[in-house]
Amino acid sequence: MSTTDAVPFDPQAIRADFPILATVVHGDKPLVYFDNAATTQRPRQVISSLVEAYEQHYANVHRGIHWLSEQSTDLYEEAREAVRRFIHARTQQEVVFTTGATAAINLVARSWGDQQVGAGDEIVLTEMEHHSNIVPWQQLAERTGCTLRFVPITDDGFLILEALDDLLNERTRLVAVTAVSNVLGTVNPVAQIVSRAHAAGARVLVDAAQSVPHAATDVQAWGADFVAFSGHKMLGPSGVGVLYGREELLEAMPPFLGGGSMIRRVTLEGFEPADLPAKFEAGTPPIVPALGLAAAIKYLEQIGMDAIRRHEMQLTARAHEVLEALDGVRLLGPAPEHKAGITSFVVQGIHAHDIAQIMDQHGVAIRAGHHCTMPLHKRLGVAASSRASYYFYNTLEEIDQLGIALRDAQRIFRRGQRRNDG
Ligand code: 7TS
Repeated sequence: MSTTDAVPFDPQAIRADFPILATVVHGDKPLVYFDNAATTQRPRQVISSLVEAYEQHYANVHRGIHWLSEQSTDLYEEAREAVRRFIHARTQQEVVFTTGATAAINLVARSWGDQQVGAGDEIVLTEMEHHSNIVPWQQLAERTGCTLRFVPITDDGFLILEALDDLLNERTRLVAVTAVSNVLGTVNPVAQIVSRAHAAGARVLVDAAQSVPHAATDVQAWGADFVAFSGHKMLGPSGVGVLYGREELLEAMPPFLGGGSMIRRVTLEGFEPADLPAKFEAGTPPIVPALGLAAAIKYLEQIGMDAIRRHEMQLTARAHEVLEALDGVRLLGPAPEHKAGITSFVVQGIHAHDIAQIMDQHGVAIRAGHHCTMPLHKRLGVAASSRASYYFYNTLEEIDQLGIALRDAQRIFRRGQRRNDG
């Protein structure tokens, strides 16, 4: 059982740890921060870990033999261990620090992709991927002549798994799929996708940018070959992310970026790469952001990932109730029990940007646009959507504010409409 079953989950107490959540905007509107899928906020514990690192422990890592460098190196490697434990990787060698999920996916596309994928090979993606899990594969296709195929989705935002089975064949080298859609909120059946892909002889990369922050993660239970995620979407600083890779795969892959730290030996004729994970961490890594990520993980572990997931499911269920009670609002994606804390919607007769602007006047911060998923929006037949995305520090009362702000947007636009009609 998670620790939270012993400690009651109290969003108000939690909010006191997040200074920015006390912000008042436009003079008198308490900030309602619903843009967590873009990036989350940080508790004092994470912010002070950064200050402490710079004030007490900072030096470059894996270089000096001086006291401070050894201390900095130890803390950096402890941060790696915190990540390993958090995602249940087998070894620290399987945890590579990158600058984010995007960098992690590009690392796989460049290193594994260039080595393993050739003309005529196939890579299977889905229609609900973020551009970060589409464009690196399109670039790989340009380099190698491989073909990209896409698992279609149902109108209510589920992957059509039978279609995955049809797409898999002996030419499929990789299935790259998001664990949670950053627009639909759909929680995909990752373990099932992995076992089907493996049965066909394909590798699997999981884009876990929207799932690792919100639910307990076990990369071994998923059976995934690669998993990518970002620190800034889970209370950590920007500038650090993680690539998990199964050790034997990372062992066999060539380094992507070249430079300091990733080598064992360099001569004028050539180089010998370092062991894992240094092989994939060329140059000075995101030292302090990694320490901040470790502090974020500690904070999340204290709250408990199961409690976080439960609370976010309540928020999403309430958001569905509130939004479905309004006329002319189309919710994207499945029913709330199949979703993470993300509700995207389209309002008849009002552009998503106008919605976001009126919401902002109420202090409610949401995102509007295509959310880096242009192909998904095309599939849904909409140019843009509005998206409210939650984290465990959000409250049911804030969801009610979302409803009030949206009703106000509709009132303003209907009034404008009547004036135009008149
Ligand atoms: N994959 C998914 C599913 C994402 O949602 C994002 C970021 C990324 C990858 C890329 O992460 P990064 O940290 O490397 O940028 N998604 C969003 C979003 O939905 N709104 O802003 C960023």
